[in-house]
Amino acid sequence: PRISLIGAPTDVGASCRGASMGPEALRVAGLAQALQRLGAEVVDCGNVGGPANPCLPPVRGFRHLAEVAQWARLVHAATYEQLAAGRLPLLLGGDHSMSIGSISAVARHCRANGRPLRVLWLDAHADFNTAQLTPSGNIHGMPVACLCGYGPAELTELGTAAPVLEPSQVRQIGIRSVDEGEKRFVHDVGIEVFDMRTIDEVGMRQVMELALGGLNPDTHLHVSFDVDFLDPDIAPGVGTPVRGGPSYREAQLCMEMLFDSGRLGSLDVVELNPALDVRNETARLAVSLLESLFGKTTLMRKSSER
Ligand code: DIR
Ligand code: MN
Ligand code: MN
Ligand code: MN
Repeated sequence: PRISLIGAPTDVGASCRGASMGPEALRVAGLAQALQRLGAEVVDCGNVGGPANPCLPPVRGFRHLAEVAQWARLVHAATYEQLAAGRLPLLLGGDHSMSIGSISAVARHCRANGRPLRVLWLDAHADFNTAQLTPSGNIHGMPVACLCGYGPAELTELGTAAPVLEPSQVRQIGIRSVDEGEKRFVHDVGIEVFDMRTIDEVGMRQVMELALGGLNPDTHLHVSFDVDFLDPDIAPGVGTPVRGGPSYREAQLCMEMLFDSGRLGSLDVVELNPALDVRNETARLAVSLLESLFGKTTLMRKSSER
């Protein structure tokens, strides 16, 4: 593939500072070189330059709404430009609120080209809060709700009328922390969630088969990879760790099966927080998982063996 790296160094959507250093940590861990070794053509577009973090308390249920919206607009524009050029945007976050920008651009691109879109949300959290439901006011806990049309206009109508996504286009994987009101809302809206209990019970292989089921040959697959999806024992460099996440092997299988789908069209890697990491090990783990996502295998494999 032809990959465009786009840094989105923002932490305005979180209350914990430091995800703004995520893009550099991924670069330092050798992301571009790793993808090139797999035969990808990689261009690093540098970073989107958005507003600074004012470190203010929430106002009417939102912390830093204006700043988050500005980052989303800028990320939307940078992502759309690369998609329109026929390239695969790989967004380097940044907190997860920036996915409002990237995914709204992907949805607009798919709409313009008549292609179906599916979004796989790999996360410990459902990110389906609203201003009324949120316990924190942090907008990184709200992007899926905003993309499904639940939120303020500046976060629900980026480049296209709301809703950007239907809940039926979303699959969530690895979920193990959902707030009380958020739990009911996720249920009522009907998002398909493969939580940790499901992964425990049926295994990562069947979860991925189900999450990737029913794709058309021309479906655009967007993967939104929140690094806190991973078990914090292997990925400590995140602001909101939750114990009991996928193991190293489960995460590698997840990535390998995403590659095998042959549908990956765009990707976010978010919530990596180098200030909380140990010698950049979480960034290096993320790079090794992205190698699998872009086709690295141990052995030669025929597609019939997959
Ligand atoms: C929590 C945490 N549900 C909130 N969300 C996080 O503040 O809304 N999302 N950390 O990634
Ligand atoms: Mn395209
Ligand atoms: Mn998230
Ligand atoms: Mn998360």
